[in-house]
Amino acid sequence: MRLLLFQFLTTHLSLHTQTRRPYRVVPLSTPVANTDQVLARVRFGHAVTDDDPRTIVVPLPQLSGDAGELWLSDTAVETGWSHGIGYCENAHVLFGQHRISEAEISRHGLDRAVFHAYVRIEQLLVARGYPYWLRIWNYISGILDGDNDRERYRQFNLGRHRALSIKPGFETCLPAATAIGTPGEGLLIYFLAGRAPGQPVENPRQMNAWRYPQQYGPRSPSFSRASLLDWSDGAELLVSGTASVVGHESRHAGDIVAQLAETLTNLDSLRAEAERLKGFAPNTFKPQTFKLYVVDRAQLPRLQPMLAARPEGACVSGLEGTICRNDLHVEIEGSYRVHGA
Ligand code: 3EB
Repeated sequence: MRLLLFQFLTTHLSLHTQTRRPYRVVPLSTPVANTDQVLARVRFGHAVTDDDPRTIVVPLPQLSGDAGELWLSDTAVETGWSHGIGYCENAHVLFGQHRISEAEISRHGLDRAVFHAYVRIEQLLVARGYPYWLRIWNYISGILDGDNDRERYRQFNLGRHRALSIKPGFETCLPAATAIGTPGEGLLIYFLAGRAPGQPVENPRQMNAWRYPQQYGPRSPSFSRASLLDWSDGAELLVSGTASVVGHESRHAGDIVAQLAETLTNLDSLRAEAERLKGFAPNTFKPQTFKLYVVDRAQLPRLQPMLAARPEGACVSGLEGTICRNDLHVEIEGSYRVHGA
């Protein structure tokens, strides 16, 4: 009983006793004097051999800009590996990664491999005291391979749903996410988790993904459109992969320029919804960094003028990756923040 009361108080006090944003994201090339302050290094491109749990390598070709990120902590970090999960924590957040090999996928099936991976990660988060997912990235090789419900993305959704739905009311506390296809083999999951929860934000133009009808697979994708984090030095909005989806349907198949326009309208709508929830004036949230995934690199030049005309344009990098529906050609993710608090 006393333990429950303690847990109740710490959870709810931490919601109200705000902390400053406990990390900074800078370009990967930024020199750092003290590696004790590195929470994560997210690289895109070819694998490098590095057993530091903070080095995350996403096997996607970079097309423009610099997508690589260095997550820095103001305070010292602690790192480790546990049951194949690499992690780094700084008393406020935990950044982690987990790779699942193709051998493990063929042994158990993708759905079960994903279920076990998500359960293992959740156990680590609870054990280390960061029980709230804030943001998850999933990079899935051969994401569109397999017919109908055998499709790897649908199998992935089955396993993720089974793991996350263990928690009662999970639909209302889902984190922001990305699910992108990669060349090569296996699956990479990396994530940010916290001591206190983020607030899920949904997009009024889009159906909540967890309510998608069964035509997209036997279990719906478990993610929210964005996570709103209420740091004392300014709120931050971590935006999920956003594409040309209105309601639950893909729009403008075969027309990547129209898909980018729809995607940008979706981003504006989501940002406005978060501003409404917080009682902020329009455009209080300023763009930080964005990643654009394009299925066919030859299409990127057609998108660049449209991006350049946008506030996000100055901070967007381009990557080649497969989107999780074959009629979607482009997707954008990123983050906004309130400055000067
Ligand atoms: C969509 O709106 C596009 O399964 O985690 C975007 C972001 C998409 C995350 C996921 C899927 C996911 O449905 C696809």
